[in-house]
Amino acid sequence: MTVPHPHHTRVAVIGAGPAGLLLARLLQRSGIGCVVLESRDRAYVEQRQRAGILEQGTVEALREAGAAERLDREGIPHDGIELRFDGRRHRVDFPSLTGGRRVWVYAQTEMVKDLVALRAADGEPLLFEAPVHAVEGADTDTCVVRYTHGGRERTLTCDYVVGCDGYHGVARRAVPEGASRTFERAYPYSWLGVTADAPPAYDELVYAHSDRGFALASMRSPSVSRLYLQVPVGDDPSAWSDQRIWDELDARLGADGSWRLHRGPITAKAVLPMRSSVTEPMRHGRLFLAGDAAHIVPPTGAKGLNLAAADVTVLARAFAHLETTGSTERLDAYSDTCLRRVWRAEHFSYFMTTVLHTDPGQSGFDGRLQLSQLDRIAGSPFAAADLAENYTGPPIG
Ligand code: RFL
Ligand code: PHB
Repeated sequence: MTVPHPHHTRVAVIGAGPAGLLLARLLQRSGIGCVVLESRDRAYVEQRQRAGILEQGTVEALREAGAAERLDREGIPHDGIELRFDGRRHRVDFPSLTGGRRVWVYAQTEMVKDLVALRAADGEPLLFEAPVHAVEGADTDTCVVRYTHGGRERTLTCDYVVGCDGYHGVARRAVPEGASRTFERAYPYSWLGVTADAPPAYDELVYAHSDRGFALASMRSPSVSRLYLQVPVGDDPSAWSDQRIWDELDARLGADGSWRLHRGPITAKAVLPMRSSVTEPMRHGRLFLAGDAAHIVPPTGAKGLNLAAADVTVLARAFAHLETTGSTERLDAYSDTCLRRVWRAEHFSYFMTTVLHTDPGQSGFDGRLQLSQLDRIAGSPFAAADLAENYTGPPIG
């Protein structure tokens, strides 16, 4: 975007993923100046294929940000998911189990496009191809962010920095050793994620447990399916021909043997690692961490993007509180406030992952426990409500 290079700002935001873009939008609506620095170009950020499910709280945050016009037109509300296991099908109905909560199918790519377009239309600073190399002075009165843009090294001073730069970003690494702690878990399987020009053969998302491994049928629109298969860690996507992908999806998802997906050309496929990670606290001095920069979940619970949106909504409200009252009380509570939600989502994502996937080292006993847990969700309104409440997520704040 063509903007002069700012030398100072109230809040420097590193990363133009969903966290950075939504934060910038919320700050701007509160009259708080910020500059967003993004290492990649606009097309890359807008096309990176990722999440597809928005919790009600995320949709409400986007509405609060004045960024939900297209989402309200094109987003597809979903009132449940289907679980398939042991030759059975069971639907979990969200509104009846949660007092009316639901989720929306609206791709992360579309949310990012909407937020980039709004910032561009407002002429607010958002610099693409501007990688940040260093964050300095987080525990002094002024922070310094060093980045490259247009082939030159540049410096931005600011009162606060927010690292929205994802799991591999620089912000987390700017916290001195000993000042934070990271808790992590790796999973012994990956996902093959596939996008296909084929109408979904289902109205709602289908999560399948099978002897062959986990599968998930999701969607992007009435004509585009998004599908996932559990595969060995680091499997090569080129080993998966279209025919092999469709046959495997049918084998895992067709619980009673009669159900088949609609097939069509596969337009994208990639293998994705699965991990859980939380860095505590989510703040060091004037540096705040938000979204994937602070925590990662395996995608089975559809929580990553929603946690990112929740973090920055809490943070934007805390900055607004500082602006209107002069009190840092809410900024001081930011990390604790967010971590409570983060750990709940971490547990839910871990639960959904471990109950639905086949661990290569698991015993027959472990498999029976998984089926017993799924059977309990199908048979007990309490267990089903627990899943529905976690999946749709609590209100933010
Ligand atoms: P992002 O999206 O990774 O954005 C970080 C941005 O920071 C930039 N960056 C830098 N910029 C400047 N200087 C540097 N040094 C920088 N280093 C990095 C990067 O280029 C990037 O643009 O993090 P953010 O904003 O925190 O958003 C998090 C979400 O993207 C992520 O949690 C979700 O995609 C996770 N996820 C899902 N979440 C859901 O809520 N629902 C879902 O259905 C769901 N499905 C998924 C998912 C993630 C997946 N993958 C690929 C891991 C499905 C998949 C397959
Ligand atoms: C997706 O549509 O990309 C998606 C949906 C639900 C998940 C993970 C990914 O749990």
